Amino acid sequence: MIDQEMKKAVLDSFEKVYGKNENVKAYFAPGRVNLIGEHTDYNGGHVFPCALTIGTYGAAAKRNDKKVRFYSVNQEKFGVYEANLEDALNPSEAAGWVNYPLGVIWAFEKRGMKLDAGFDMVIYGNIPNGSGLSSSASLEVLTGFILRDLYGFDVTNQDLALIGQYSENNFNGCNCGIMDQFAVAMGKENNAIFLDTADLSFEYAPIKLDGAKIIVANTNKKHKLTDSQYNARRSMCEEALSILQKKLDIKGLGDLSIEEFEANKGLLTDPDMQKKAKHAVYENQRTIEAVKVLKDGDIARFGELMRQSHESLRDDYDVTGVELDTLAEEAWKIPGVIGSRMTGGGFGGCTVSIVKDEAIENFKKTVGENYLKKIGYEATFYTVEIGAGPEVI
Ligand code: GAF
Repeated sequence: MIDQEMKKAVLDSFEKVYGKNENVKAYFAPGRVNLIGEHTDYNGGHVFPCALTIGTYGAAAKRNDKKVRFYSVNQEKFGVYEANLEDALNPSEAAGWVNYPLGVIWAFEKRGMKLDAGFDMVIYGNIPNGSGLSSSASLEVLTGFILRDLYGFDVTNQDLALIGQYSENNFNGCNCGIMDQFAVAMGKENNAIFLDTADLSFEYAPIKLDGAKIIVANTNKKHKLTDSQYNARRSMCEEALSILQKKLDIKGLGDLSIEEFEANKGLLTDPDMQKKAKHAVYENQRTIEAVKVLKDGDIARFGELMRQSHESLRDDYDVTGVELDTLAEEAWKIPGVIGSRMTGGGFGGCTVSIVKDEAIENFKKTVGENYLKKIGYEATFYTVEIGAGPEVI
């Protein structure tokens, strides 16, 4: 579902900033919301995200020289950022948001796909900034998709996800897993993606919420500690894995059943590390069960698993914070809320809730009022729809 106004705005902006160009094309890549399976993707576990109909719009055209130029309608004040493909590409503070597209060009070149000429690009997104709905993965996949289209590179959508993750890990310094880029690149309308991050096998699962909708609530928390905290959680899980591997033949914490974990958790003598590993193992099993109960039509159990997921992220994994906890805990009190939990990396960002149609108004009003009372500023609510992957529009 392409927003024609966004498309027009990004094309108009391209013309205003770079001048008329008959070769310009418009593109779209979605954001994503994860329904369940949090902080499991870098532990070889399962995730269950879906692409959204909101995302990042792009307009781009090739140039005859080696310049690459970038402009964001969302960050007009930042102006046009220019780099030259003849120079080495490096991340820098001055490049701001442009570090994401630059990182993708760099990652293509690392794979032997050199750009024979530069290009001009404008982006315009309608994913709330820093909300944990993967605005950066959306921009990475959009850039990769544009490069494939402009230069004819032979890469699949799954490759675009891997290239995006590689650039984020090695150019932008966030050790993220594959979930976000995969959900963005492989999205399918009205379907969530049940992905096993151990081997990237996946299946689409239709989401038919008769009489209910997916509501995303943004904490609007200003300061997020994301990258450093995120990388610290990942390192701790990796350390737990290497300790367990001395006794067990496993490749990731996602290989462990709950029984195996309980029988061996004593090997993790640091109580904090044991809690982090526990979350990774239990959350993976919850995700597998969640997809099964969804197929069986047991949406109530799906909602219960969403709640358990949040509680585990709050109590064991410690990535929620008072803002996300308030949104989720207030949601659980509302009749007609099937499930609610934080989504994405945490420390701020959004919750995802499944709410019956007749309860949506009361949900937004009551949760919104109680959030404002406790936190001191407002949350924002969005009814979201599940969209497809990247496309030329
Ligand atoms: C962020 C990361 F980018 C994902 O890879 C994933 O780990 C998620 O946090 C937590 O589930 O969105």
